[in-house]
Amino acid sequence: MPTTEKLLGRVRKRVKEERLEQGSQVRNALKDEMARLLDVPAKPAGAIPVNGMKVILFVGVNGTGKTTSIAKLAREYKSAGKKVLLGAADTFRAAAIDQLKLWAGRAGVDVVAHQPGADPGAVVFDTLEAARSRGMDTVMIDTAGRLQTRHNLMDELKKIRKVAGKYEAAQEVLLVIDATTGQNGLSQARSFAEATDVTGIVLTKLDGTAKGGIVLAISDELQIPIKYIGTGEGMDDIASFDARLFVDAIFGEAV
Ligand SMILES: Nc1nc2c(ncn2[C@@H]2O[C@H](COP(=O)(O)OP(=O)(O)O)[C@@H](O)[C@H]2O)c(=O)[nH]1
Ligand SMILES: [Mg+2]
Repeated sequence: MPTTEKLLGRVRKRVKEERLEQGSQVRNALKDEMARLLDVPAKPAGAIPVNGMKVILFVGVNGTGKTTSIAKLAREYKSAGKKVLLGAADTFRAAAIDQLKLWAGRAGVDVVAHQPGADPGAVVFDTLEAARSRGMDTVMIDTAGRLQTRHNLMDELKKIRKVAGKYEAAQEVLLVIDATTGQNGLSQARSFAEATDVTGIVLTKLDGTAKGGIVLAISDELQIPIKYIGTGEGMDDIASFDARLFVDAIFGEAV
């Protein structure tokens, strides 16, 4: 059932059963139900991390904010005392590698990179080798999200996951969605969820006029939890997702 219908059905039921009469009561019931839809259980993050290493793959179409989000999270993890290494597996464009290096420099973390056009799987392999020999605990991998060549993308992601799997590292796959793309975000999420086991969503560009309501449908239909929100182009503009605050913001009650 489409998310909106499901949501309205639940609110109608509550209005009847709880005899809600005032507008504010109905509004609160709606907000409760929206927050409930967003409360998706966490997905298992792959194999048991024998050596304690966690690998986070960032996927999503071009321009959604993968590289920026990696930089933000790399810094956050580093501030929390984690040893972070980045892998530049978006080898499709030379500029992508340079951009990741630039951001990594700002975040104060190292990057493993190959030449443009190199095999992304080989980059992941080298990054994990380097991470292991250097005793790192968090590896973040930037990938090229090219939906138009879905088979390539699927093959790439599979290969990357296989390499990561060899190291018995815990694996997160974070799908980056641009809040300003609206309905398109849902079809992107469907495609990526088909191609790989997405464990969480990073919803970017919530600092503009976009409210990101599409994640209600993504959470509901695909059962993928939202993990982080991006709120600007700066290094600090990231926050953990909070369903209650998010719903308040949709209603224009930002705190
Ligand atoms: N306003 C805003 N811009 C963002 C946010 N995240 C990323 N961007 C911008 O979106 C553009 C694309 O980001 P990038 O990380 O290169 O996307 P990628 O192609 O997925 O790696 C850049 O201009 C970023 O500064 C955000 O949370 N808010
Ligand atoms: Mg990028």
